[in-house]
Amino acid sequence: MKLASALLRSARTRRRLAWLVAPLMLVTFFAAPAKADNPIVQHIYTADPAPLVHNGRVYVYTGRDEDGSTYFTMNEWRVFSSTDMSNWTDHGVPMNLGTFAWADANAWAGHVIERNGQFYWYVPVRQRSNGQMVIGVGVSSSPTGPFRDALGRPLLGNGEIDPHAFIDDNGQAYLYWGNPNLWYVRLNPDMISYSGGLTQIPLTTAGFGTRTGNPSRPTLYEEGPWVYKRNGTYYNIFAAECCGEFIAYSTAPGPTGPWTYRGTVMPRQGASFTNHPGIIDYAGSSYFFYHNGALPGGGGFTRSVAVERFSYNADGSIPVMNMTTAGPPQVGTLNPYVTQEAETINWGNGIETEASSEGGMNVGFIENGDWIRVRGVAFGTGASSFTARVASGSGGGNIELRLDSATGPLVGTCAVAGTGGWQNWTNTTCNVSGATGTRDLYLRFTGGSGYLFNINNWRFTAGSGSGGNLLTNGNIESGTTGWSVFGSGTLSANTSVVRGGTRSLLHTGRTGSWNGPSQDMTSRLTNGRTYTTTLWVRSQSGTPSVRPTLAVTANGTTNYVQLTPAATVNANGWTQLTGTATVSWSGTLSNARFYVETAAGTDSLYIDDVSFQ
Ligand code: FUB
Repeated sequence: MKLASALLRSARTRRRLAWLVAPLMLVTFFAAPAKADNPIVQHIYTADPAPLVHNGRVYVYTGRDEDGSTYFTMNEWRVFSSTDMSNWTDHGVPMNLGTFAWADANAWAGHVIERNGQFYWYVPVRQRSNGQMVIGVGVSSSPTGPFRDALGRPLLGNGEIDPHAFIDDNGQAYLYWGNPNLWYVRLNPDMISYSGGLTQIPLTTAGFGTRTGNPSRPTLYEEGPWVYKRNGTYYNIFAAECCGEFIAYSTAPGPTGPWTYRGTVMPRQGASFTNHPGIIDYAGSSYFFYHNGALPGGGGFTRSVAVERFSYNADGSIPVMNMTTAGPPQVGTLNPYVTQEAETINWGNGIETEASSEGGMNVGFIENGDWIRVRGVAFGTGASSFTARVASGSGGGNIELRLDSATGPLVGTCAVAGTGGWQNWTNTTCNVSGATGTRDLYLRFTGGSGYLFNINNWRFTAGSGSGGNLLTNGNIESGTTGWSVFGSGTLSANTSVVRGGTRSLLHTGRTGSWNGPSQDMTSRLTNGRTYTTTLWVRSQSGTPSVRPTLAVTANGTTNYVQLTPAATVNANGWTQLTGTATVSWSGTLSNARFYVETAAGTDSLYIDDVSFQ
């Protein structure tokens, strides 16, 4: 029973699914590599990924396959997000069938696109009045919703599915969809109406490959079009030749064709007979999202979203990819010294999530032995304490803080007492010792029988003396407090381009490459000590080479210590700089200043989550 508990994702789910999972499969699954990051969500089944990059964060919109489904029984859509492609935050259910009063079933494969600060979510659903599949559109001012029905009626409908929106460089937007045909309309700038008729893209074998043995579907095109433009070429990635499906693609010189078939992106493999593509570029790499049936109890109607990193070939073609359990490498690290949502998870074992009375989601339905892995946590020179926001309608339990594995070194244990309700939140704090470097953190939950407690968020406090962030307000959550300009320009707290939390620091009006946001460190340094520096940087425009520097003045001589290797940053996303440097001086220290500069130029810079310890 406990083996099943350790493997299946949720207390509720596992009761319903236990009978589905053969013991051999349990053993096989549990034996999966410790570094497995795919599928990206373990506590529910997810399908039909639609990734979106916004403000340096990757959002993945998915459908949800109900537990134990024997059809595409789907009632809601979900959204998850990540800044590192390894730890994913569950944002819950921003839209469901109830959003569309005129729909009664089939919350199937949708796509979200942003225009003028509004997010439009195009979805196929079944229209109650006639049982036909149609396309609805939800809208929200936030990528995590909630979304409302933009029209109060379908945008369009012809019995076909899987909408995907694309905005060309000239501002013209298109909506593509279709199974068994492939259609498009030209969307108006309001994104919720269109001009011209529903137009069919000719499914020629030159354009979409040749299918044999199915005269009614002579080409490979099946469903799930994903259209984008790269280096002047239009790509259409699609699910091919059901069933089972593989992922293929075509290219064209324009958004409506003519299309040329280019081959396979991902062969048919895995336990799901459908697959569904989504492609983005993020933090300098390209990523391919898809789904499979890789979780326990998984299959064609109980699917899971996964992701692979890839590089385009020199000629712009897409390499053939296989499904992996390892997934992509982590981008940067996770900062434990800012508040992290408990539902930011690399791998969840036995937990569930639910809406929190404090906003967002919390982790809940925790039982003895359940755990959460958080990948690549940058403790630096050490944490001294851990605080979690918890609630318990029972007698509570313990949060064990372990490194490297669920049975790895124990660096702290936080007791959670009953709080009189599952949403009666309080803080619990405990000492931490031995959490140093960059490690995988395991929150392992122990206690008696039944549900123990819920967790809304957590954070570590850096150790003092031997470590701790020496910068004031390194996460910028207190605005510009503690920061000053080195040289010229203006500092401001920015709330629209943030890496973590709700604010970043923006330096505009720099007139020299050495100008940057800075802090006086004169009284905070120890001669001869090695310091670890991490920070996230982004330009407002341009691609400057950035480096954090410590100017150390002693006995009238100033030395400039480069704290991390320089890195080229851009305006499209955040770049993390990490490094160590030993700081020493001769004589009497009269001044030490931490600042962030560029190798050349005066581009405006954002910085966030800065740590020097
Ligand atoms: O998830 C329901 C349907 O299965 C989607 O609309 C298709 O793309 C296929 O993945």
